[in-house]
Amino acid sequence: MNVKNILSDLEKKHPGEQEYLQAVQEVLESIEGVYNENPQYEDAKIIERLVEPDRILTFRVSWTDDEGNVNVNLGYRIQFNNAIGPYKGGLRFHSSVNLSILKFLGFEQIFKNALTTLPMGGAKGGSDFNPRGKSDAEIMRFCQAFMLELWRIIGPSTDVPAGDIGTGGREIGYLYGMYKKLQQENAGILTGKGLNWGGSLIRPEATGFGATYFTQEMLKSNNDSFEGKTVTVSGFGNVAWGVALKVTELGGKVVTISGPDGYIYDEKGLDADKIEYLLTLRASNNDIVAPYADEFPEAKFVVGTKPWEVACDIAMPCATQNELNGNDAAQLIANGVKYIAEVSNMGCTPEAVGAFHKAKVPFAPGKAVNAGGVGVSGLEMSQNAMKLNWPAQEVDKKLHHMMSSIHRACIKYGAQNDGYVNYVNGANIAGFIKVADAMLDQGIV
Ligand code: 2IT
Repeated sequence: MNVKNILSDLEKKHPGEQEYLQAVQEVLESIEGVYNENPQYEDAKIIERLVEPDRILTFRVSWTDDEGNVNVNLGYRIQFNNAIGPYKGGLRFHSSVNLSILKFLGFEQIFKNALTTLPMGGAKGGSDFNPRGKSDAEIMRFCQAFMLELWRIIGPSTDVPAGDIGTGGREIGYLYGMYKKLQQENAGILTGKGLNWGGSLIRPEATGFGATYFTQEMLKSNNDSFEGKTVTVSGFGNVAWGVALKVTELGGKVVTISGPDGYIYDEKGLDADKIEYLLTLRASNNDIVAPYADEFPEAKFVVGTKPWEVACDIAMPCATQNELNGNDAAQLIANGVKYIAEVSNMGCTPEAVGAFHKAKVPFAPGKAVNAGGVGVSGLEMSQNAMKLNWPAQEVDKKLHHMMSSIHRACIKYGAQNDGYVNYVNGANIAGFIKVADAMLDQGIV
């Protein structure tokens, strides 16, 4: 394989799909060595087959707002790869959604899901629908219209969507209601469901808890812990909430959150009341964090810059792709950051990742750090298939086990001779080998 040639071919086929090309480039650079040492991969054209989704469904979503106006959005589902299990991945509802963003997310999901230890293939979907400022009734009508198209191609053993940015428990409820109306079946068709109707305990917390367990493993391998550490977090949604809960429980101090409007610096750190308040912010549909500083006046609201200017021991980006760039990385390094756990999908630009590697600051990528979210989705599927519910403790134990196993896989394939662990290589190689070997076993399809 020649990474340059493959990328320039892809660029010609998919011009302007920047995020998708960025995600592919990162994986190809990591696996190049393993790929070329194993000619059976090249013989079966594994890479050429892996970088193109199995299929993409795009559709129009028409819905009526509270004023009676007709709105039109685009809907997508990308079924990327099902070599190791049913297609699995979230639905993102955000104004920035386009094909490139969903293809990058779907591509990453293949390797992430492989890392979880569970049998799940990779998929992603969503819409350019913007939930900001929408009423509950509008969100319901949009979700119902979205499902009117999606239901045809999903199923508990074929494709199981879930939440992502803009798609939480409320949205999954409306989607599930319409699916059931159409299919007349109580199937485990979505994950992130409500507890009374097939959901799993710990699924809301899973991404943040899992990310914190993974970071704890990074710390442990340096004989270190969260105790007394200052942690900067971006975002304020479900993922940031889970991280704040668990980091605080483990003795760390979370001093920032952020939204599209700016960031909050809370020197004293987030306590239980403040963490609970994040849920109020998310439920408001306003997509802003400024009200936090009105509610807790000791906190400062900062406009126009990012939380990465705040000195910290551990940085945990929890917002969205490319939210931490080369300049942010340089600032974090200058301020003495000790660990970076990327919780958002592809939260750091290639320049930022390069800077962390160069400075030998341990950096772990989203597809390893945030895999606990989809991991517990996998456990929700298991519980649905068995028609029973596991207690919270059991799900949490399994999540913990999954995150330790992912950390071990990263060390196995990412440890360098000088002792530094390249977690990006580790995660990409471990995920790739599992999927590629499954593809080899199953022939040219
Ligand atoms: O990025 C992700 O892994 C998710 N949004 C969760 C996907 C899932 O199927 O739970």
